[in-house]
Amino acid sequence: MNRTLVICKPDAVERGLVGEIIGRLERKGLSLVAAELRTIDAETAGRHYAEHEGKPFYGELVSFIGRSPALVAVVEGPDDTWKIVRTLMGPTNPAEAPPGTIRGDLATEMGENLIHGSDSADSAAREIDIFFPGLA
Ligand code: DAT
Ligand code: MG
Repeated sequence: MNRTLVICKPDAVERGLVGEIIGRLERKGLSLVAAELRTIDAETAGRHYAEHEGKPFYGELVSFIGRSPALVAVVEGPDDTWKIVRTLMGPTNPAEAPPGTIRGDLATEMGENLIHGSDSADSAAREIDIFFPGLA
């Protein structure tokens, strides 16, 4: 089995879309291995988003991800689970995300795009280790 990290971001929790988002992943055939509502502190956000440090949107991103509780989860599937989740999510910019994707159906703004999913097998292992050590 193969695992990846999913975060239903603060906007998803605030808008009551966690069930919708996790439901889509479950209907696809993925399973929850762990899930916890957490307010992500700046240090954890900095580790999680280390690749974006120095970019113009970094400060806003770290403050957004910690502004209220997020649902942090590990999901599992048979193979390349990170890729399956990314396909269901749609592209980063909801304006470019096609209908049928989570971002395409439910979001309008880049800064409020509802869901994080690891972008490679290596990222999945690294990110799971940040939030759920030992579960990767
Ligand atoms: P993704 O979340 O699709 O993996 P990413 O890793 O490139 O996208 O960026 C992380 C988050 O940062 C993204 O979900 C929204 C925000 N972001 C990315 N690029 C941005 C930009 N050009 N302007 C504002 N926010 C941006
Ligand atoms: Mg990313």
